[in-house]
Amino acid sequence: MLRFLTAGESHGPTLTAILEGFPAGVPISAEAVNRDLARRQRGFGSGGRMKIERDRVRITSGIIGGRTTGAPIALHVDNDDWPNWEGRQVTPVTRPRPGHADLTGGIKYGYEDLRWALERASARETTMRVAVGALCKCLLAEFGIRVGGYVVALGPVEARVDHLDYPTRWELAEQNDVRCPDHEAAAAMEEAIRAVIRDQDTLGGIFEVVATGVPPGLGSHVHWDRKLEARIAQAIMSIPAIKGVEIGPAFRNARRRGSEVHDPFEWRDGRIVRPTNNAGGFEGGVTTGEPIVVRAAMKPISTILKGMPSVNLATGQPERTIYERSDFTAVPRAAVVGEAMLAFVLADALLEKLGGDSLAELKARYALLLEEQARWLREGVSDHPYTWQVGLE
Ligand code: EPS
Repeated sequence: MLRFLTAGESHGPTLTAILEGFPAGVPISAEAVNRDLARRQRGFGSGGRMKIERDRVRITSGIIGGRTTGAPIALHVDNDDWPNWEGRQVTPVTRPRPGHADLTGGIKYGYEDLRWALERASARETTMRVAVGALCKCLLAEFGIRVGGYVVALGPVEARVDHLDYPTRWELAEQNDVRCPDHEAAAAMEEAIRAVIRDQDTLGGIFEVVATGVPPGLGSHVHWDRKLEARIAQAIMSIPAIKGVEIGPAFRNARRRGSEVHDPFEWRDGRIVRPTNNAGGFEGGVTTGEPIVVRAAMKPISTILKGMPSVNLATGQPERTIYERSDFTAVPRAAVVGEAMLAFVLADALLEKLGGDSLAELKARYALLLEEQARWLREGVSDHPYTWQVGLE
């Protein structure tokens, strides 16, 4: 239904995205996009680059008079660092950084200069994902769906957030520079970042992205490639440096008994509710109507100031990596990218469920969907016996 493509190098002139399949009539403000772009830029542990860039979106097609037209939407963010690179003689990168795309990218494309791998593998590309995600959030908001994210672990420091509802977590997270709702843990996270800056090292961590207000019934239990939690995992895993994804507390659940894990059903006012959400918003790859909770593990940044053992591919000699300006941690900023990817997949799933080309059409169909779901719960399930027969005679 919905697809997007990004283009642009980290130190080139401009980053671009084209979002296609977006319905007509959705009100969009550049401010909503710029707000998320600014959020993605803010986070303790960033290197010098974020002092140079002031990301602001330029929209050149698909939106007229503040509303989408249904045509492809072209988005651009200029790299303010470009004048520092244009026409400059740049020393080739010949010593690949362990953990980075330098070597694998070079092998794949046969680069003489590994820089071409880093230019595109750079997390600078995630700027455009956040711009695309901001548009998807505008669409989801029309249906009462909200998406937010926060950090729950940075290096060895873990936050306590279970006692807070999601809107409170989102709000508290924006109040500090590590995007963590637990302010005591946030102070310890900042200290842990200061320690790696001192030691010329880097840190990873875990962020959580959550969507509330998602209707039940999105996704599929019948096709492996349409299971929505699988599609979310793919999207989150595609964020640079993400090496693990879980839906709800999946790894914790794996260590418990079934009766302690599965969310019991209750009947309340003609609706099925679950007092707990250990399933993270999914049963059988289909949304349950409970908040969708996605947790992502980010490895420590692979550009390490003190260097790592490597090989100079120009000489075959063992040498340590040289330092390219980079970040000490990017977990607080990656949470915003996670929100964008979740928003994109959910917008896609909603469009798939509803069909339709305009917001008005989608809204009418959404009302019908909710009505039909309520009818099915009231009268759709029968306890009459039937004869099991596969196929038709
Ligand atoms: C990155 C290295 C740094 C980061 C960059 C990702 O850039 P530079 O090499 O210019 O210092 O700041 O991230 C961004 C520019 C961004 O906008 O997030 C890398 O190698 O992945």
